[in-house]
Amino acid sequence: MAAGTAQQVIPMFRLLRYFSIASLISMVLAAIALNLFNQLFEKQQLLRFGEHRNILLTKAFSQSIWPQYQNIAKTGKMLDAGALRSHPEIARLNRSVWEIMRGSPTVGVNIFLLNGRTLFSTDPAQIGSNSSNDPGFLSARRGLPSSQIVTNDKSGTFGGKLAGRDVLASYIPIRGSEDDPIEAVMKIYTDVTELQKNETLEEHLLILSVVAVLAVLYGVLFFIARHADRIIRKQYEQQRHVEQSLRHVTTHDALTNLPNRLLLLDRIKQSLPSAERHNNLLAVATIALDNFQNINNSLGHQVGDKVLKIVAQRLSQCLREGDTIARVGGDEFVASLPDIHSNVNLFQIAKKMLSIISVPIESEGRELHLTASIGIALYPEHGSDAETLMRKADMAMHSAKRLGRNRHQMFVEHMDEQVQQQVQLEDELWRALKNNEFVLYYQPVIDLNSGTIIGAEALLRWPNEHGDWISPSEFIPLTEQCGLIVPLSEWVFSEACTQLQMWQEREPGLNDLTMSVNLSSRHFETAGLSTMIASVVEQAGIDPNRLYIEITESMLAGNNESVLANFSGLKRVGIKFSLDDFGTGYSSLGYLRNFPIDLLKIDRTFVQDLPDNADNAAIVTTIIALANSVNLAVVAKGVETGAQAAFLQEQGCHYAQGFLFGRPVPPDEFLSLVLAQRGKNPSESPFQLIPTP
Ligand SMILES: Nc1nc2c(ncn2[C@@H]2O[C@H](COP(=O)(O)OP(=O)(O)OP(=O)(O)O)[C@@H](O)[C@H]2O)c(=O)[nH]1
Ligand SMILES: [Mg+2]
Repeated sequence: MAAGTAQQVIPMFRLLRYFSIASLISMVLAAIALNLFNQLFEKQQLLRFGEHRNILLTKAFSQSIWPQYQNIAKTGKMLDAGALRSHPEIARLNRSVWEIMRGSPTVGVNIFLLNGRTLFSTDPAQIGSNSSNDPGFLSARRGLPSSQIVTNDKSGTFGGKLAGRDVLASYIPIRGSEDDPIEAVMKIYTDVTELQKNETLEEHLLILSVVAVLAVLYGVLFFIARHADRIIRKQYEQQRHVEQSLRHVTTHDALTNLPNRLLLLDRIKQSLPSAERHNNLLAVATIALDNFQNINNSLGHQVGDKVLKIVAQRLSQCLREGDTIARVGGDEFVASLPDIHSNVNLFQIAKKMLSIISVPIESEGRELHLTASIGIALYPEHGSDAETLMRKADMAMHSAKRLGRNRHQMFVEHMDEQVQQQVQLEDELWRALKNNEFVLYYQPVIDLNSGTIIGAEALLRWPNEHGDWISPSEFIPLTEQCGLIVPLSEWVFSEACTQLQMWQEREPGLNDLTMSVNLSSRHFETAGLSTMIASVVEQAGIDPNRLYIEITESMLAGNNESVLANFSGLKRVGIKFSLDDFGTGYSSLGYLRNFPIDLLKIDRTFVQDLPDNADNAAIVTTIIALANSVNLAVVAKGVETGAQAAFLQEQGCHYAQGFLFGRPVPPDEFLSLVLAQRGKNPSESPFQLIPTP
C-alpha cells in the first residue's frame, strides 16, 4: 500500500527446514565418503596382510621344499605339458604343496619358470601354460612381489572351484636367500572371502556407528535449531505485527479508522489505469460537514469526535466494492469512486451520502442535525492525476458551501480562479487585521421625539489598496469561513468600546451615548464570547448598559447551547441586545421569552417606501404596536426622508437612523456632529423634524 502502501513482506528465514536438508545431505555424504575410504583402506590392508603372509609361505617353501625340485626346474622347460603333468617329481611336489596348504586359506599354487612357463599348478590344467606377459609375473621376476584381489571371481580359477569367491593372488619370487638370484616365481591363491566378509561386516558396523553418532548429533542440533527456529518465528511474527501496525497507523486515520490521505491517493492512483483501460469515469468526491464547529463549540470535542465516527460509518455504508472513503482532516472526507458509468449514477451516490448524513444523530438525549457539502471532480474530464482530482473536488466543495451548503457540486473550470481569488482575499484580510487596516465608522441613532443623537452604530469598513471601501457584506462571510471573524469581532468590540470611552473622556456630558455593535452568527456560537466582551467592556471602562449587541432573529433560533450561554452571560453583566432586521425573518416575538431583547430594529426594506406603500406602512405599524405592547423600544433603519421620519414618529417609533440624520462617519466627525447638535437650541436641531405638539 502506498506512498509506499504496497510494501514487500520480507520472507522469514526457515532455519529448521534448511538445517534438516543440510544435515541430511551432510550425513549421506559423510556415510558415502566413509564407505569409500573404508573400502579402499581395507582392501589395502587385506592386500598387505595377505601378501606378507604369502611371502612368508614362499620363503618357507623356497628354503625347505624347493631345493628338492632343482632337477625338475631345470628339465621342466624341455618337457611338454602332458609330460610335466605325469612327471613323478611334479606329483611329489603336488603332494608337498597340498601338505603345506592343508588347514590354511591357500587354495592354489602355481610355480612359473623364469620364462613364464607354468611348471606346476595345484590345478593340473594350468601346467605348461604360458604367463610370460602376466604383469604380476613380470613384477615378481624383477624381484618385486605383487598381489591383487579378485572379488567374486568369475573366471572359475582352479576348475571352477573358486567361482564366486574373493581370491588374493600373490606373485612372489622364489630364491634361496635374499641375495640369491631368482629361480622361479610362485603364485599363491588365497581365499579371502571370509576375511572380506568379516571386514565388510566391520565396515558396516563402523558406518552404522558413525551414522548413529551423526544421528544423535543431528538430534541434539535439531533441538537447538528448533528452539532457534521458534525464536526466529516469534521475532518474525512480532516484527510483522509491528510493521503491520505501523503501516496501519501511517495509512489510516486514528479517530475513524478510515484510510487517510496517503492511502487514498494511492488507491486513486491504482484505479486510474483501470479507468483508462475500460473507458470508465472515476469520481473523487470531497465531503465536508457544514458548521461542524458549532457542535465542537456547543457540545464539546468529545461529542464532535463521536459525530465524526458516526459520519465515517455512515459514509462507508454508501460505498460500493472498489470505492474508498478516507478522512483527510477535520470534518473532511474524500471518496474515490471508480467505475462510474454516468453522472446520474454519481449524483445518486452523492444524494445518498447527503441523505445518510442528515439522519439525526442521538447524543445525550438530544438530536443533532447534520448537513454536508460535497464537491466532485471527474476523471478524465477534470484531471488525469490523483492530486489534481482531489484539488478540484475540494474547490467544488467550497463552491457548494458558498452556494448555501447541504448540496453537491460538480467542478466547473472557472472555480479555479474563484477559489484562488478567495484564498488571496483571505490572506489580505488576515494581513489587514494584523496591520490595523480596518476602521470603524459611526452612524448616529436619533431619538425621534427629541431629535438628539442618543447613540452610534459602529460599522466596519475596510479600504482596499486603491482606497475604495470594501463592503462588509463582501468580506464578512469569508472571515466566518476562515475563522478570522473571532479576532476581528474582538477588535471591533474593543475599538468601539474604547472609542465610546474616549468621547466621554473628551466630553463628560456624553455619558449617555450608546454604542451598537453587530455580532456575527458564527461568533455568537463561539464558547467564551461573553467572557471576551465582558473583559473588553471592563478594560474600556464603559458602563455595560451603554453597549448594545446587534443580533438577528435567525441567531436565536436553534436552541444552540453556546448561544444560550453567551446570551445569558452578557445579560448578566448588563449588556443589552437589539434585534436587527426585524420583520425579515421569523417575525415572532415568541422566543423573546427565552431571550429578553432590549431593542427592536425595523429593517430598511419596510421603511423605504413609507408612508405611501400601504403594505410596508401596515407592517411597520404592526411591528411598532407589537413592540410597544411588550415595552420594547424600536429603532427604524434606513430613514432618508422627513415624511418617513414623521410617519414613524406618529406610529410611536422611538428611534431612527438613516441618511436623513447622518451617514456613517469617522469618529472625530461623529463627535463634532454630536457636539454641534448638543450645542444648539433644541428647536434649531436639524433632527427636530417633527414639531412637538
Ligand atoms: N471533534 C473534533 N473536531 C475536529 C477535529 N479535527 C478538526 N476539528 C474541528 O472541525 C472543525 C472544522 O471546521 P470547518 O469545517 O472549518 O468549519 P465548519 O464549522 O464545519 O463550517 P463549514 O465547513 O464552513 O460549513 C474545526 O472547528 C476543527 O477544530 C477532530 O478530530 N475532532
Ligand atoms: Mg466544515
